[in-house]
Amino acid sequence: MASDMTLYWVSGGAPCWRAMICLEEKGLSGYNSKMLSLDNKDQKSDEVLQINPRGQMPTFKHGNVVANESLAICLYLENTFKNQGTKLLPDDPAQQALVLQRAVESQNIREKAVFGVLSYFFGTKPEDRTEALLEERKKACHEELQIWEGYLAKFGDGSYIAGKDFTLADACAWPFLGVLVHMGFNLSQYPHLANYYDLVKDRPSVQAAWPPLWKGTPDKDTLKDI
Ligand SMILES: N[C@@H](CCC(=O)N[C@@H](CS)C(=O)NCC(=O)O)C(=O)O
Repeated sequence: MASDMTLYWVSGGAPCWRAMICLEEKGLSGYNSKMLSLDNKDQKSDEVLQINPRGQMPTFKHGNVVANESLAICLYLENTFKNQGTKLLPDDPAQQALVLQRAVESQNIREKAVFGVLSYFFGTKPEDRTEALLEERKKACHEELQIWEGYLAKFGDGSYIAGKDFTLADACAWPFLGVLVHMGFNLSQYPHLANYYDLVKDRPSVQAAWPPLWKGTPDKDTLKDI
């Protein structure tokens, strides 16, 4: 079943990690895995552009079905393999609404916490890298993480992002925390998020999809003072 699936992905890309976690959770680990290199601009190859004109990872194909965009891939897998593996979307409407909301809003973690601060260090000209700009980015990052700290506090430790079960919301949100920690962000500033990070980190699906280029290398320290 998984043998007619192909995922194009890059190591360390949180959107790719999302899709890979869902493939694992759905028991589809036998998919064709094509790890590409952004440094070599593999994502802009004809092979990829034919199925994803944006030339972005993850790019996914199941038989003749193309599903790009990480969230769309995760939802496609859950809908197509509803009765297989982990149930990623609860049936209860209120629960489902919460899971979908958290999955979609986790994009804010990427924009405000991950990209916001990383682009200060890697995407800004040295002359534009002012203290005021860093403070602005730090503020946006912390305001965002505080929201998620509040969500987790409501459920209590040991719970996932939308309640007692692992769901699509975790597959979508957690990889951004994985990137933050890898880049040296000190998550212990947020005790609930730190507990949540540990809870999900050792999940078999997360470990199976752990970015291979990170293995055996120490975490970075770029975000240690954020
Ligand atoms: N909205 C997309 C974002 C995908 C994305 O930004 N992918 C990155 C890798 S993590 C990429 O392909 N970057 C290279 C490029 O845009 O050329 C999704 O969630 O799938």
